[in-house]
Formats: sequence, structure tokens, C-alpha cells
Amino acid sequence: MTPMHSVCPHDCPSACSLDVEVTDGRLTSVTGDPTHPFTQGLVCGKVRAYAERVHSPLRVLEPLRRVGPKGGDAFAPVSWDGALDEIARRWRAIIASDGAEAILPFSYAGTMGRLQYYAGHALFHALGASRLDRTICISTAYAGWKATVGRATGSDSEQMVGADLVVLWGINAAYTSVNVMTLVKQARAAGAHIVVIDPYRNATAEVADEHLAVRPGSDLALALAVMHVLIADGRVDADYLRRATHGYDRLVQHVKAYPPEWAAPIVGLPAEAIVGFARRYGASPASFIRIGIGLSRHDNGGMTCRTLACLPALTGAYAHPHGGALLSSSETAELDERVLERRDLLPRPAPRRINMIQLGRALTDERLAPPVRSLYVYNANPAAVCPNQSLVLRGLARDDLFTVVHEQVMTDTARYADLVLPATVSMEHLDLYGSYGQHYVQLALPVLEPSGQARPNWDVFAELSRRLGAATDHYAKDARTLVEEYLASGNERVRGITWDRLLRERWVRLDLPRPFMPFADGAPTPSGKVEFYSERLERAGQPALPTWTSLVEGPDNAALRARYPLQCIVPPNRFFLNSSFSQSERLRWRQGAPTVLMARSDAAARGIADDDAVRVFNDRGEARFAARVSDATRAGVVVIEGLWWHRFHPGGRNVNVLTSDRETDMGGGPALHSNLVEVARA
Ligand SMILES: Nc1nc2c(c(=O)[nH]1)N[C@H]1C(S)=C(S)[C@@H](COP(=O)(O)OP(=O)(O)OC[C@H]3O[C@@H](n4cnc5c(=O)[nH]c(N)nc54)[C@H](O)[C@@H]3O)O[C@H]1N2
Ligand SMILES: Nc1nc2c(c(=O)[nH]1)N[C@H]1C(S)=C(S)[C@@H](COP(=O)(O)OP(=O)(O)OC[C@H]3O[C@@H](n4cnc5c(=O)[nH]c(N)nc54)[C@H](O)[C@@H]3O)O[C@H]1N2
Ligand code: SF4
Ligand SMILES: [Mo]
Repeated sequence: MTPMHSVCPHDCPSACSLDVEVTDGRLTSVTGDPTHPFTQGLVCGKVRAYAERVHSPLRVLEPLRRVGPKGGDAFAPVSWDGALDEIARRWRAIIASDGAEAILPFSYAGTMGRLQYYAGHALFHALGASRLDRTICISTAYAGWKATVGRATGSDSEQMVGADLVVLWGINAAYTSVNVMTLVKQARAAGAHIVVIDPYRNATAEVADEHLAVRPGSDLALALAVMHVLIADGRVDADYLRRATHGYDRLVQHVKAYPPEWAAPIVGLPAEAIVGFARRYGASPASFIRIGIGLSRHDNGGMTCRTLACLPALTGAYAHPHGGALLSSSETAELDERVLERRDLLPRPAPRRINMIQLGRALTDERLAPPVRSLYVYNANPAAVCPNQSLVLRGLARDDLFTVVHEQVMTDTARYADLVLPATVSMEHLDLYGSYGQHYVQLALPVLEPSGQARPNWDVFAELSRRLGAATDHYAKDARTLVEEYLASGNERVRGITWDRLLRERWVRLDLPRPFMPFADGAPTPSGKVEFYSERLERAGQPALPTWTSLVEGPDNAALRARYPLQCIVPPNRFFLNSSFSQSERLRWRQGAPTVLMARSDAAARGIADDDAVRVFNDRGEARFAARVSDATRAGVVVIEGLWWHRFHPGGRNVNVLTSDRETDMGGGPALHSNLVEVARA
């Protein structure tokens, strides 16, 4: 048995530091590093069972060629050289006949490791392939947040301990960032009052002091009413407002239109509850709001995040060592992604952009010129995670589409591939990790030999680069050189973080002042202040001040609501990470079954009992679930947690059959939670 260090690569704000044990070449134990200040010895149930993922019977161990229909499971082994030569040959022919834009890369954050995340960018840029707009997760939230404070950074979560009030706003931290819950518990023990704002009583709300069960997509109305009360009561920090904000006078006039009585029917709470929350917030100088990215997945998600970012500026909490707000810490370390991304290799004019949430449209739109002739998927499982799944699957099923999927496991998407290439897992390759929830940089060396013939993304793109004669200088670099160049691109917060130091110390904290209060005296916006009034939004045709907008697909859409009366939100479940871990028999068993949570009155009105097989449907499609009848959600709101692989889902389709590929108000992200549906017994 050899004890070693690794880092969790998954798309999770915790980026846990891991202690691992390897026995006879197999992973035998994964636990949280007790010395890491954020991990604090705790990892989630998904990664504690990691051996089951690394040594899964569903691992792809050799390159495969599809020998049956697309979407099936008939594949035969081929050699690496044969597969790579074929890709190069097919791409050369496509480039000659249709141009390089007919090639579309599709990737997201299957790994957060910086090298493997960006591994393909240089090659696709140099070829002139279509560019993918990677909007599926953070784009809307960041666009809204940045309109107010300029950068995806915020107060340090560790400073929550010592706060009077902690608000977990649209974040199911007990599932999606367990280490935040360690801090929440410590904050509570130190005297903080914990409020969860979420449409349903999720696992996080279960352990809070107070749960505000808002209607989906109504947080903007709630926040506007909170502003109204704070200003009307004079519960604002005049000194902070003068020193650090822009547009306060205009905000004062503007929010007069949003009293609690106006918000109450939208939010679905009594006006007194809204006033109570606003007064508590106003009376707590050390208030810490942890905002979830999930909250932004609504038609008005950008404006919602923008407005929440204004609240700590009213009370001055941004200047309190235990106050403020955090949506994401991903841009706290100011590193230059261009070192890895190599935008300088793009041809001019730059190739077209395709929004990843509209993959189905891109693959099926006959007017698209050139059409997409080849799709190369890595770090992602679009068949399961993209909205408007029926259209995505129709596109993936095209016989004239040459699809390559580089994967660790035989996903739903891999089954549509012409060629499947085996990928290493994080413990089999080297990478550098930052985080979007904490402030440490980590390096992970491989602790296991690659399984079968698996190769890292970087190595595969390097092979393709050589075969295609594109971006060869970039791929001639080794991993260490790239890590060093990337670290050297950082500002003073990253200075002193070197390869050797990371190897020696495992994790290194960014060089930040303690306490870290990035918006204590202003913010990196055009005015240099926290912007209540945004000229930039105004120029983009958006309201310059925080302004109520209702959901395109929500209670105000009377025509649609007449047919589909239930709002349906689709947040993560506990034991999968997006669709990852759906391959694990043990975690599927722990998760139970794909379920839809519904209120007793909604169930009774439809003759549905707990555990009944039901179908959930709208104009986009239909999927099957087991009903969970409970008082954890209100009448009119149903909840479908998690993304199951199709083959483990009754009916063979998952929740994203129901979700739309329409863009939200900002950033081009998806309104995954703004859905209207109907439920019936199957
Ligand atoms: N176990 C697990 N962990 C994960 C993931 C996973 O799939 N499973 N996914 C990872 C990824 S990629 C991400 S981006 C993060 C996301 O993690 P978070 O930022 O925490 O976001 P979510 O957990 O998606 O937030 C979902 C919460 O928002 C609530 N919500 C939905 N609509 C509204 C609304 O209108 N108002 C309010 N107030 N709340 C609303 C949902 O009910 C749910 O409780 O988690 C990561 N961690
Ligand atoms: N209904 C609904 N849909 C959602 C969401 C939701 O909350 N509800 N959440 C959305 C969000 S926030 C996100 S971020 C997206 C996530 O969407 P995806 O990024 O597609 O996430 P995963 O389903 O985890 O798929 C990642 C895949 O990458 C593979 N992978 C991991 N590491 C590597 C590697 O090093 N190399 C290669 N080649 N492959 C690797 C994994 O095996 C896995 O199959 O889903 C979105 N879709
Ligand atoms: S998925 Fe998140 S909580 Fe679980 S080990 Fe990875 S980083 Fe930690
Ligand atoms: Mo995400």
C-alpha cells in the first residue's frame, strides 16, 4: 500500500485535496486531506467510492469503432494509430470540401484540470474549426454578477465563520459543495443564523434555521423588495455607498416601485416574511450570502445574480471581514488563460461560434453553412446534459456526421460515436487545479498507470496536431513547461506559486490579504465601483438598474400554463455529478431511482400516489419517473433531481428531454429551471 496525494478533478467548487492509497496498482482508498483548510478531511460520497469509477466495468479501455447503428452498443476494437490516422484523413477531406468550420469540438468541465480542460483549444483554433461557446454552466451567472462587481471573485467562504447571518441562496450545498456545509456548521456554532432560499426543502434547507420557499424564478422580485425595505428603513451604510458604489440615487427612486406587497404574490410568501428577512439582513452587518450557480438557470437568471450582488453593497457587508457575498472564486487568481487557450492561433476572420446549449440545432439546422460534418467530444456527455435532448439525439443519430468521443466510460454520447477513444482518469494523468469555490492552487501527479490503452486529452491532441501539421509548436511542449508558463502568467496573487513549491506543499493558498474583501472599496467595473446603475448593460439594451422581468416559461405565460400548469426545476442530485457517476452501480443504488418530487395536492389531483410510475411531459418531449409525494415542495412546483444515463432511466430518456435550449437574459446560458410541464400516471 502506497499513500499518495491527488486532487478531485470534477466540476465542483470544492476541488478537494485527496489522500489516496494504491495497492498492487489498484486504487484502494480515497479520503479527504485533513491538512487542507477547505477540504478539512471530508470528501463527498461520490469520490469516497472512486475505485469503482477508476476500475469500472464501463471503462473504455481501447479505441473502438462502431459496427452497429448509432446509439447502440456494437463496437469493435481498433488500434490507436488506425483511429488517429482515420480522424486526420476524414478531417482533411472535410476541410477540403466544406472548410474547417464544418468541424465542431464539444467539451466542457468533465475535468477541471487546466491542462486537460484546454488541451484541444490550440488544435481546433489552428485548424479554424467552429468555436464552441461554453455557456452551459456559468455564463448567465457570471454575466449578471460581473455587471455589478466586474469580476468572478468574492468574499472568502472561510470568512463565513464569524458572520451573524449566512444566506444560502439557490445553492444546495449539502449535495453540490459539501465542504461549504462544514463552514456553515462552524458559522452556526459561532452564532450565525442560517437562512436557505430555495423553492423546495432540499437537504441544505433541512439543516438551516429558516427556509424561504420562494417560487422558481422569483428571487429577483424578492431581492428588489429587500432593497426597497433596506432603503425605506434607512438600513444602509452611507459611508460605503459614497465610497464604493455607483448609481445609488437612481436606485433609491427606482426601487420605490417594488414594495414587499408587490413582491409577495410573485415570490409566493407573505409580505411579512419578506419584510422579516429584509430587516434581519439589514440588522446584520456581518451577513454572508453564498449564491448558487443553479439559481441563475432561469430566463431572468442574469438579472437575478446582478441584483443579489447589489445587496451587500447597500448594507456595506462587502467591507466586513465576515460579510459580503460569493458566487464564484474562479477569477480570484488572475491567471492568463490565453497561455493554454492559444486564441492567437485563430485564423482571421475568426471562425463562427456555436452555442453549446444549442447543439441539437447546430447538428440539424439545414440552413447552417457549412453544416457540421464532424463532432469531436471530450470532457462532456452532451447526449445526457444538454437541453432539448430529443433534438440533440436526432443530430447525433445523423449517419453523415463523423463523431469521435474521447471518454473514460461508455457514456450515452459515446454510443453515438463512429470512434470511441479511451481517456485516462485524473489519477492517471498530471494536471494543475484552481477552484471556483476556494482559494488554493494544487498540482496532481499521476498515482496510477493508465488503464488499458487510455491516454490523456493532451497526448491525443498532440498526436492529431502532428498528423494534421497544426499548432505543432504548442503541442511540442511538455506538461511541466505549460504549467510553469501558465503560473508565470499570473499577477501578484499567484507569484511565488511554482511547480516545485506545489510538489512540496501539495496546495498553496493564493497570496491574498486576510480577510479577503475584494469589493471593500469599490469593484473592477468601468466606474471602479459596485454598479447599481450599469451603463454597460444599458448599451447592451438591458435595463441599467435592477429591474423585474418575469419568466418566458413561467406563471405569467398563461397560454402555456393552461396546458402545462406545473413549474419544474431540475437541480443536481446527491450521488451523481452532472451525468458522471451514473455509471456506478453502487451510486445508482444509493440514489434510488429517477424521481419527480411533487406536492400532495398536485399528486391527489392527478390520482398519483407515492412511488407511482409517472410520465412528465411538455411540447419538447416526455420522460418517466417514480413519483415522490411530499410536503418538501409547494403546490405548482415539481422537482426532478439529477441526470441519469439513458440506459438506466425508465423509458431510455432523461430529464433534459423536458428542458429548453432557449437562452436566458444574459450570457447565452440555458434556462434549465424555467420549465412548464404536466405529470400523469404512466
Ligand atoms: N452532487 C452533485 N454535486 C455537484 C453537481 C452535481 O450534479 N451533483 N454539479 C456541479 C456543478 S457542474 C455545478 S455548476 C454546481 C452547481 O451547484 P450550485 O451552485 O449549488 O447550484 P445547484 O446546486 O445547481 O443549485 C441548485 C439549487 O438551486 C435551487 N433553485 C432552482 N431554481 C431556483 C430559484 O428560482 N430560486 C432559488 N432561490 N433557488 C432555485 C434548486 O432547487 C437547488 O436547490 O454543483 C456542482 N456539484
Ligand atoms: N437537467 C439538468 N441539466 C444540466 C444541469 C442541471 O443541473 N440539470 N447542469 C448543467 C451543468 S451546471 C453543467 S456544468 C453541465 C455538465 O455537463 P458535462 O460537462 O457534460 O458533465 P458530465 O455529465 O459530468 O460529463 C463529463 C464527462 O467528461 C468525462 N471526462 C472526465 N474527465 C475527462 C478527461 O480527462 N478526458 C476526457 N476525454 N473525458 C473526461 C467524464 O467521463 C464524463 O462522462 O450539465 C448541465 N446540464
Ligand atoms: S466532487 Fe466535490 S466534494 Fe466530492 S470530492 Fe470532488 S471536489 Fe470534493
Ligand atoms: Mo456546472
